[in-house]
Amino acid sequence: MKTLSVLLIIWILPCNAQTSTYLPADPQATPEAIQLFQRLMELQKKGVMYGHQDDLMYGYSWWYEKDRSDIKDLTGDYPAVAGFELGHLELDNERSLDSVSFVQIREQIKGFHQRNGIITISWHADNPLTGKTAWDVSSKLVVKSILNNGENHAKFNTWLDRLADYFLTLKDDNGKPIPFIFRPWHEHSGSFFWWGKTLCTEEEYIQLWQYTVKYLREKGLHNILYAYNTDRVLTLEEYLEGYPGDNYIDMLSLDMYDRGPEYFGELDNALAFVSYSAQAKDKLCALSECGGNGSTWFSKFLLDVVKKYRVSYLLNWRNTYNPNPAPVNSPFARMRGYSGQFKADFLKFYNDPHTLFLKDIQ
Ligand code: BMA
Repeated sequence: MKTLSVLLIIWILPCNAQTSTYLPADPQATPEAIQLFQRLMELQKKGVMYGHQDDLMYGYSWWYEKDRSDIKDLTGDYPAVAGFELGHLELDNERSLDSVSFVQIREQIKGFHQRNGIITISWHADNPLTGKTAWDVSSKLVVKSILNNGENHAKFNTWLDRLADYFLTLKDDNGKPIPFIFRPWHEHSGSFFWWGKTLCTEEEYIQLWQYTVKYLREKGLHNILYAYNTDRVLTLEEYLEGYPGDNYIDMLSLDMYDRGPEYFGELDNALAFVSYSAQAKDKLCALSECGGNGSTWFSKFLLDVVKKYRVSYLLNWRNTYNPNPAPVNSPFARMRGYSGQFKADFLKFYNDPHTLFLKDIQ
């Protein structure tokens, strides 16, 4: 018996030791951030979490109703991952670029954390050089202008101060900082944001990332997991162009929308190199934005591909509030209304043992 116990201990020890080697990039990560990172690493082995942007803020036909969620209306459960957007926080506005109140975002982040949900935050910051939107790509000098010695450096620091001040208010009832995933400077491989691939040099983009992470850490924020992100890419080399380094990043993520028949082949190819690269680096992997149409789009095509790899979550973008919707049927409609084929398909996806919603990750 004694021999058996000893053997058992020897067998158990390395397993525990291996789990604890998963650590976030931040050497000063809070215990809660470490716990979130390790929890995500373990969940990633069990299945793929479902995420939805702005799920708790509004839906297709409602605006900020207590405990409401389009996904819950449809499935009876919340997504496991809730996405929030902070664009225009940098301007000191009360509401985001999507007219969502930052005070209410804070309330929902707190509430969702209490329910053990996973929080991810995006930031479509305005163009600091032109004063126009994140999509203003009229100048290739924006990133350069906010880095050290650039004419917008001080202004950009003010923006980061506002972001940091807001992040510092994200605390639970015991005053502990709520851990979350932050995915700034997203879809770098595309050229539709002022920080996109052809809008700055690779070195400038790396500096932008490193500067942002260091700045937030110096503000005392150690509860953040950082997600590196690109849009559609075809090779690992393309994916990693602009990667700021393992000391800054916790998650390798990819955004890919269905824009044609080649989609699932390309997604399969990209998830293979992104997820294998994440595993080799002991980082997380996510399909941080995706969407498409078709009667078995979720339950068959998407799941068939995603099941092949270790993917922490996949996320659908927001259901734009529109009480009087015109019928829409484009890949950009992502998720519109909950009738007919979409509903049956999504419920099948929901019921698949591989997909994880909020109840599945308790
Ligand atoms: C985009 C669109 C925009 C929105 C932005 C930030 O992809 O949905 O309408 O303002 O995300 O949420």
